[in-house]
Amino acid sequence: MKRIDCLKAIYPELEDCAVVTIMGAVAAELYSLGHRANFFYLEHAMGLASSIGLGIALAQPGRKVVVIDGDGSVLMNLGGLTTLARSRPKNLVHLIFDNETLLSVGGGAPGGYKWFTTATSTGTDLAGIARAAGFPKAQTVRELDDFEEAALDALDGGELSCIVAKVEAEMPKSFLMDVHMLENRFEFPRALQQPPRDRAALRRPTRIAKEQPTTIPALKSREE
Ligand SMILES: Cc1ncc(C[n+]2csc(CCOP(=O)(O)OP(=O)(O)O)c2C)c(N)n1
Ligand SMILES: [Mg+2]
Repeated sequence: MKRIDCLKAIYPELEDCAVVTIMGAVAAELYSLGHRANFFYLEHAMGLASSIGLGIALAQPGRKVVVIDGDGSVLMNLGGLTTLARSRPKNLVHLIFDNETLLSVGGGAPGGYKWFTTATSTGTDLAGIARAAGFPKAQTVRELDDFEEAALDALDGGELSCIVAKVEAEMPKSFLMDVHMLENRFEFPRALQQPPRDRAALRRPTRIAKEQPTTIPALKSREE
């Protein structure tokens, strides 16, 4: 399963959410699908995306918060999971893309990205840790259909949930992100001043059928 395909599958659902990503590869991939003011790319502060997400979730209980994390980042701050579980914000979905490496810093290393493997490559089970920390719902998915189903359920559901998506350690096509950190820092809270629309009203009638071409311009150009 590729992370970019997972991101494409949920992209239309992120419209009114507060989305906080970690830095590096996943931020660049989400950006490549089309930047939105409600996306915050947490540069540098590895391991703290869920902490930022928690603050937003508590401040805006009527908005869905989606934290897009990585295995290395979560492992760097395992206490983030216990703090999330303790507060149990019903409106937060924690997506962890587990590629079993520190991909974003490993591309140029001797031996390639496999040089920087994380503990999940030797069996550490992040969903298991989340459950043990007290998450009401935490699961691991390995197939795109399962990811899409789990993510949409979590977004529509009313409890804290964690989805660990096992993905290939594949670099984004480009790391280009034409949004300055400071610009992002100011546009994001401004975007969150707009009240979120009712998710039920936004809901598409069915899940994305993979054989149907997308109508979203940013995704369309990637598919061509
Ligand atoms: C405290 C800290 N240490 C190290 C780094 C350098 N760094 C940036 S991204 C990254 C790897 C992140 O790994 P992961 O969360 O698994 O995401 P991936 O790159 O695999 O998508 C590292 C080590 C950092 N930004 N902050
Ligand atoms: Mg990783």
